[in-house]
Amino acid sequence: MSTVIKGGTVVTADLTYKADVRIEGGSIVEIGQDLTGDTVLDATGCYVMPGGIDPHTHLEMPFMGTYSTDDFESGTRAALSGGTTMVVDFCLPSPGQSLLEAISMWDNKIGKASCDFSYHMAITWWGEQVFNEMEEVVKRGIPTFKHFMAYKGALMVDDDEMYASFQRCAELGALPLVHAENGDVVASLTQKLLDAGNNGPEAHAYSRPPEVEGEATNRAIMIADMAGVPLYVVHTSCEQAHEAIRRARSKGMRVYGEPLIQHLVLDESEYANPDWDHAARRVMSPPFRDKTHQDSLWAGLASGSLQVVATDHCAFTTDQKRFGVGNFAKIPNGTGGLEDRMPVLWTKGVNTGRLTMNEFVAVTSTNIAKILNCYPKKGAILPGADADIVVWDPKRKKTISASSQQSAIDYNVFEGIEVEGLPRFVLTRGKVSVEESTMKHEPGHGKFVPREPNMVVNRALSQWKEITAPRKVERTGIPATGV
Ligand code: DUC
Ligand code: ZN
Ligand code: ZN
Ligand code: ZN
Repeated sequence: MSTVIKGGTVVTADLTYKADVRIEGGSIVEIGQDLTGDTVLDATGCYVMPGGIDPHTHLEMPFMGTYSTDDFESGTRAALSGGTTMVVDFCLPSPGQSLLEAISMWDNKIGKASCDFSYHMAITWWGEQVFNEMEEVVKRGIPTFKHFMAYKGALMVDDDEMYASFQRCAELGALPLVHAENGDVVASLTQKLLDAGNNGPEAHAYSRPPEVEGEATNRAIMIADMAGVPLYVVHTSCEQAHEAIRRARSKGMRVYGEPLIQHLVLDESEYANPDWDHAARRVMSPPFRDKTHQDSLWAGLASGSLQVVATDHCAFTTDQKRFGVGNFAKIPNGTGGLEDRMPVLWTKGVNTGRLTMNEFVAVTSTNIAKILNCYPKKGAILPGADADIVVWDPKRKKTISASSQQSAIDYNVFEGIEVEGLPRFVLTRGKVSVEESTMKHEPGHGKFVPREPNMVVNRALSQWKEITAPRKVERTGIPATGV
């Protein structure tokens, strides 16, 4: 049985051309003119692109006293409805828990996944057990490790732990990721704001200014350089962090930056809304910034100093957000975005001329597959690649609304935004999972995508030279002690 996508224009990260695409057994088998097959999908007037990959989701994750509401069932359904055909979720051991046990917990959650997925492993504590288990985690196809520099007293790792873990990553050919915010400063600012009676959701943004992100991003980059390992900075939200990444890259360091669709289009004025629920629903870390930061992020995507666009999808209901009434620090941090990332980025990026179509494919799919080492199985329209494909209709429109979304929460931070550019078909390993606004997904169809380590030792242009044999100075004039 074969399927042919007919009459469309193939758009990849580097090419745009008219061609039909033939699929068999879940893979792309042929790209060419006038192809025939058992089933024909009409792509007239559409772009045929690699399905989106969201490199950063938190599905059904235990966090801040609750669980994020979208799980692998509603989360992957939401992903597919917006053209995303793979998610990479964070496996999060509680401090002290075995990493392998955390993988088993995650494996128990994925039964109803409708699209393919992979995991990153979070390093939430440090010790010999973690050091040893990291090797087995890599062998199980998870060569990416996330470090929280914030959430003091919960998930945060200190610099000595981060340095040790980065060195371990270098040995294993793994890529470290960082949530870069200075957790000590955030904790001090939070206490100061609460002491002064600032307990509303607007204070969340004051407790996490761009400076704490810029400082932590630069610190993580320098530590990665000393450990000789590349670095991936999640949710880069401000110019200060982007500046640190740009500077590092201009010196030849291999550092990647990941803006979120939320930070690209929503700004800090949302926290000034007099409705408590409105503001609390938008509490995430890092918080929304002012518009000058948005310009910096868009410029980074166009120029290549930032490489990918994610969501950090971590969706809480209004009732869950209300845990923080009277204390903003207890509002569960996180927003949704899985089903809106592609249409919103297309509308605000491609339709405005800020991104080309090819850049859109690069930052939503191909760059991610390359950095996370699952290219060209994912992120490509090539013979042999998985048939994870979105047939994109640039003329289809809708107004984003919680009333018609797939996500299980009761609001949408993009509510009211009109998008132009939506999927006509979404295929996951050849299976038509969305046809216009009809969901045809199959819970359980999604499979784990194991990834290989990638031995990118990052020493080539580094200025860092560890003094392994310090020259000791022999002295005669040693002052007497104990005076
Ligand atoms: N930030 C959030 O807003 N939610 C999940 C974790 C994170 O870092
Ligand atoms: Zn984070
Ligand atoms: Zn996250
Ligand atoms: Zn199936």
